[in-house]
Amino acid sequence: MKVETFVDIVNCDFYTGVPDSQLRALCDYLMAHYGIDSKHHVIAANEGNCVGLACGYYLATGKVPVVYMQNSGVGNATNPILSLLNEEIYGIPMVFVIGWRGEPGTQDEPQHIYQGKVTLNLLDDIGIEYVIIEENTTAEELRQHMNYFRGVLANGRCVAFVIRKNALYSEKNVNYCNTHTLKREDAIDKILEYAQKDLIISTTGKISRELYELREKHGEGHQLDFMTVGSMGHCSSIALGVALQKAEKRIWCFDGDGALLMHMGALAVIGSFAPRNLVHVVLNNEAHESVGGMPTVAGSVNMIQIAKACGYPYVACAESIAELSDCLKEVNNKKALSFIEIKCAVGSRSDLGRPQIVLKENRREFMRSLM
Ligand SMILES: Cc1ncc(C[n+]2csc(CCOP(=O)(O)OP(=O)(O)O)c2C)c(N)n1
Repeated sequence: MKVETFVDIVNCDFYTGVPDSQLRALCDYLMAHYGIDSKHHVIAANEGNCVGLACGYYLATGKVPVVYMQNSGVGNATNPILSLLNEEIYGIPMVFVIGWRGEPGTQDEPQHIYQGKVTLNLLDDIGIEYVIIEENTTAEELRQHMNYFRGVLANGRCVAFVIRKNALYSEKNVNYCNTHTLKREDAIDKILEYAQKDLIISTTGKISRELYELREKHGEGHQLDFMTVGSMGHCSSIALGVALQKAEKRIWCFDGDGALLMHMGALAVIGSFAPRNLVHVVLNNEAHESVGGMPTVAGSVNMIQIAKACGYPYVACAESIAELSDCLKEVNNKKALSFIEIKCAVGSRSDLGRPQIVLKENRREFMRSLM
């Protein structure tokens, strides 16, 4: 179905969400139509924030908002859905639009398989009525679903459209970019030169895929790397957990700006412990590049000031390989908890592959490297 048809029939005028590649057509439509606009479209830091924001919109206008997300985000949204929106509490209606990654019977990455399997049951459990939208769903069918949903929403309950792969399409893709020129993969490669035998915890999405491919390219194994394939935003907490127990090993966290923003409270906890053996790197392209490139708010956030205020003793920002090399030399000299922000371009190689290793085996090897 054309995304315009979908939006017309749903007929709501406030959207908030975290982008998803399976919802690319909707995200592109919202960006092309509204951009980021306080009245109509906000990309929030995590799916729980989206529910909060949408709740505020409802309180202020009495109108039903739309919250969009990948099914991975249902977990983040579950707390406010169960403890705020539910009809036994405030009875606040919302329309959820959920990209169904890992749908049983489709090919997908390991982190999506179980989530995909339980997605519909999860919605049942949290009291959200849903319909599945697929490639062949017609406008008339959607209209009928929406008419029924209007009755459910009028009773203060939430509903969801679960979006199958290719269910929505758009005739034009939006191309996202920023003003930076440094390629993220080149920055990661430079860090590997300095990290040598250190351990690396990398974030969800293309950062882990690039790290993986660089190890392959250099003929190295993957035993020093732990890829946070799911649980977006928790990579730095995993790194902290390792660093606190293994003070004799240096641990690098390769974070993304979207992931860092998603659970930014982690910085305060890391700063409060300030482990000397942890280097927190943020590859900041001001975008959710792994799912299409839609913007984060990182362009207007002073990340190094935040890290400093949270208690990181050494903070620095690099925009070129030369500046990055200087920062990495300083990291080696200082031997203190460090935060390096690297401003990168949006984009990656078109032939970027996906990790081919068995994740449990990789986890075992990583643990052996820590011994
Ligand atoms: C809780 C959750 N919400 C959404 C996603 C989908 N997702 C995967 S990667 C990604 C973007 C990550 O952005 P960033 O950390 O800035 O890294 P980049 O992709 O730009 O390298 C998103 C939104 C997810 N995996 N988990």
